[in-house]
Amino acid sequence: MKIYFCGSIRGGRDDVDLYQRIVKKLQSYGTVLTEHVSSSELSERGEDASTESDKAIHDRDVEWLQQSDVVIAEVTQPSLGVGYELGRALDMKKKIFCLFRPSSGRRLSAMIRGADDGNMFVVIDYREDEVESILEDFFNRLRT
Ligand code: 6K6
Repeated sequence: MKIYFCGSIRGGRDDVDLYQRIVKKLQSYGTVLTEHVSSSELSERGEDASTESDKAIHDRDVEWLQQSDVVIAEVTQPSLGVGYELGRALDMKKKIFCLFRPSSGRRLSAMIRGADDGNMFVVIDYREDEVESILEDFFNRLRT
């Protein structure tokens, strides 16, 4: 299974440790195409040692999105890029699972919360300590 993971980069890297936990868990279910999103080497400026242009990043990520079987997004840290990816993924009729932590004190955008249709686009509120079990439930349901 090809899994596309979305998490904030230039939107802010506060949750990078949690992204690492999510990616590690996702790797037990398939290939995570966007493993770099969880890299602690990648700064908020969205740069690492590579010299990729924004266009190359965009085009490659849209291609990976097309190839993916499922899209998992941690949406607590607001990110234009993640919002864009979710809109494109919805259009591509991908199965989408968004994770939001109310304990952050934020309110999730109505354009994400309101996109939940209980089937192809699902948003779940969770606590950090239950992230692995939330993902287990999601993938178990996917198999049935
Ligand atoms: C170079 C090498 C590794 O990373 C880079 C630079 N940046 C990005 N690389 C890959 N994907 C990116 C990069 N910047 C944004 N994205 C995509 O948008 C990711 O798939 C994230 O889910 C999302 C983050 O968007 P912003 O708006 O928070 O940056």
